Amino acid sequence: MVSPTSTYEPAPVLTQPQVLALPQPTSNAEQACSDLHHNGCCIWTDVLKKHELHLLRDKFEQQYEAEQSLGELLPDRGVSNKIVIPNLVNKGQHYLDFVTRKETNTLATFALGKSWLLSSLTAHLFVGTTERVELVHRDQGQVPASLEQPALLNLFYLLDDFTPERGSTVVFPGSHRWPLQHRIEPPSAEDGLQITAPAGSLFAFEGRLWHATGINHLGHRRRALSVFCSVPWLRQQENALAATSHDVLENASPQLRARLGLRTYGTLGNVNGTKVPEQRVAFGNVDVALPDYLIGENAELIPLTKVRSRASK
Ligand SMILES: O=C(O)CCC(=O)C(=O)O
Repeated sequence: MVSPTSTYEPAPVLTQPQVLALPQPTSNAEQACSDLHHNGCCIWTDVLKKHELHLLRDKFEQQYEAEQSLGELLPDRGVSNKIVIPNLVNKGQHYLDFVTRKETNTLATFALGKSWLLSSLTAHLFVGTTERVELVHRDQGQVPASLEQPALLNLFYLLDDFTPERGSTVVFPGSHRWPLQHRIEPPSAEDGLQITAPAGSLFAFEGRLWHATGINHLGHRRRALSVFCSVPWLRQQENALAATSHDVLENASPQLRARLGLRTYGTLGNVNGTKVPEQRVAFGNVDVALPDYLIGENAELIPLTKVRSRASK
């Protein structure tokens, strides 16, 4: 029996597809949780220090430039000047620290329960102007729309001021509570509201909220680090155990390993060949490790090749 890890009680469904007011920026954690609950999004201010902003902006630029030089090896980024640098888990401790950061855990545990997983860790930035609002979508479009619960939570740590002319996010506050028939077809972008929030804020929006990236008239970088979190029973956006280098996994704290998927959740998340002590009573949360061997046909031991970055060899 899995003990429930979330006591989240959804805010009541609205009778109409009503766009509520944008929540006011707040430096109070409880208010931020309350806004997330009622409006589907919140702006928690004064989270990042100045030196963190400087460091991360520099890291974003370096990473972007370095990846550009990969040429054909570069994963497809689409045609928009709004780009996402994927899979930051292998790209430095300065990013990994955000997974275990206090503010991340406060909001993710509130919305998704204590066993939440990292779904992906990405960098969002513009590399020029854009001419139209990007796709209006709900992040949990792959989950039944009838689910009255957030299955995902996007935590945007803002490295720059987010303003409408810089293409700040268009949101439809309250749309996480819209009647079922308004959860499939996206609303028109013009009916949404664009957020305004200072650099250093944590802008959070849950998976049922309709939203889109706004038009960036100025071509400002408008950078944000996204810690995308999920309930522990949903596939992760980035297949973490396939896409995380083994030196990152081996050096990770137990908490980080669990967020990446190396802790069972009830009967989910076992790793072939891992001995789970007292399996029956341990259902719930057991740390697992990647084994040296997988067990194959007729008990053949198949070595699990470990993938490491050059720096750690
Ligand atoms: O870049 C933005 O403002 C929003 C990004 C977005 O739509 C997403 O990550 O799902």
